[in-house]
Amino acid sequence: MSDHYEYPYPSTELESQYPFHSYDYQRIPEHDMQQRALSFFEEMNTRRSIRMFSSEPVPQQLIELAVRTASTAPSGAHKQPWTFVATQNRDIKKAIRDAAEEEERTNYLENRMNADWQHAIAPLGTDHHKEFLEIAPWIVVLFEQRYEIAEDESQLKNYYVKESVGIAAGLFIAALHQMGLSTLTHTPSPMKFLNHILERPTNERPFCLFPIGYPLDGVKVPDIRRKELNEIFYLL
Ligand code: IYR
Repeated sequence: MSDHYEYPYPSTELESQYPFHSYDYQRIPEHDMQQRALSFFEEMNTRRSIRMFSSEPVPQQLIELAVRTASTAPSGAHKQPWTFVATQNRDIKKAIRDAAEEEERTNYLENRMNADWQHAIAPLGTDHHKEFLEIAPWIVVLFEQRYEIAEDESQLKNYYVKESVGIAAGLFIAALHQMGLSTLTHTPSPMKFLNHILERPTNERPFCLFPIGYPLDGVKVPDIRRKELNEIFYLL
């Protein structure tokens, strides 16, 4: 196969209509690629979701850098349909905990989660107590922008919102782990209360809540395993 393209991108016509510039790509020698790929995998493979955080403060700049990394995610039509709201405010964290526990009480104790669901999460041992929401130094809530509100207040559609925000969430989690912080993908359900507490407009919907901090000393995690490559990967 040759590298010849019959239809080069961008076409001359496209480039006359929209701005383009050359991609600044730095080639990595293959030996280094192997090394980097292995060490990135090994580092990511030490990540665990944590349910007891230390109250030790974490600098705001670290949270901001994780958000900047998250916001490098590709998105449908490059709409970047995400908003991150970060707080270390005690009153706000308490309000979030109270509201989340109220919803989760209904989920766990009044059977809003059906028996199959409760059975599936039984090994995690979660319940309606969400103390970590007050104790972790930071809570970051990632909102998806279901649509955009234009200057004239008309609604502009966003595309592949869940996919885009999901990818941003993945990068956010990887960035936090890489800098030595822990988090939990927490989705108190339903989580509409977060719009109210965090004063977000109606075009935004909470996607995921992340308590962030250092793990509490001696914290335990479920003894679960990750699927092997041959369970998730098929080569044709
Ligand atoms: N949202 C609840 C229940 C829960 C659901 C799943 I799926 C989990 O993986 C873990 C918990 C809670 O946060 O407790």
